[in-house]
Amino acid sequence: LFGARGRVALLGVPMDLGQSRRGVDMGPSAVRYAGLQATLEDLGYAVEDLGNVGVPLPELTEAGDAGGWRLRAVGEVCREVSARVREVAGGGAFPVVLGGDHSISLGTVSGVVAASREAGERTGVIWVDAHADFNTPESSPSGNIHGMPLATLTGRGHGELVRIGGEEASLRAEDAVILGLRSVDREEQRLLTEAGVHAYTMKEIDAYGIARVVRQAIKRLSHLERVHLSFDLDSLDPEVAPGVGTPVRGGLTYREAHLLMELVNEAGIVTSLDVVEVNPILDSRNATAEVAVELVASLMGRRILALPE
Ligand code: EXY
Ligand code: MN
Ligand code: MN
Ligand code: MN
Repeated sequence: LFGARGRVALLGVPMDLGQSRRGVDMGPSAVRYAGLQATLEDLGYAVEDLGNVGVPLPELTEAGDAGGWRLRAVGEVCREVSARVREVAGGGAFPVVLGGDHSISLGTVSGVVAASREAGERTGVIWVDAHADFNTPESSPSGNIHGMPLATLTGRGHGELVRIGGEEASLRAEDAVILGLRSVDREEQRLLTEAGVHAYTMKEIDAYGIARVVRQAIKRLSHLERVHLSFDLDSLDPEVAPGVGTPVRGGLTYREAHLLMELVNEAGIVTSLDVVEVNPILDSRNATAEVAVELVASLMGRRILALPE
């Protein structure tokens, strides 16, 4: 069985520069400690842990953000993540990237897109999040880069972040769907609608059920050869996943999140993953990291009743 399902490469990105709460840099350790590698191996994957990408410490810079230091540092780290992920995906392994705040997806997505372009294939994303992450530096009320990655990946925002993957934007807006949305800033909403990113909000999930919504989302991406799933733990209800920096009430239940992952797995469309915003300092006994590992297992093929081989 060992490795029968293929190869997974884990990469940690202890990034906390995309927002101002400390602790999210410990996300990769917490998710590893919750047993990610053993869980994937148990499912039949050959797993290689590539360790962490280095991230500079905010404590080592004077005067907060003098001279756009954070912006430059996020750009440098994400370029490194992008190169590593491109290599992993290009070599045929499934990349699982552990955050860190959501700014790391600038690196993950641009990396998988680079690999897919080399293979002549097109990549879309499923962005599971309470937030749209579609602010630009002009629209953002907080200035926090973790509220901007989806806009940036579709070509809107800080030039040096938009160009992490090269001159062309990594994603077309119509190749992205958001699931679990319930917190959008006013100007961000205008940008999102104008761009044409399709968002399935908690209202649709409540009204039609998670299964129908997920099937619609999958159908919307059916023209793509590859799909990256970007999983922000704040998509879950804070009662299930308290260890996140920007919790919003009214999120996915435990079973809704699992069914989402189970249906996406059945569809067989996802080719890469990042798991972001786990903040162990804000967590309750590593519950959020543990639920993250369980959800990755569902995405990667764990079944309640496994069929005999
Ligand atoms: N929309 C708010 C902002 O831009 O500051 C909050 C963003 C939170 C982003 C989180 C991680 O998904
Ligand atoms: Mn996010
Ligand atoms: Mn979020
Ligand atoms: Mn509900």
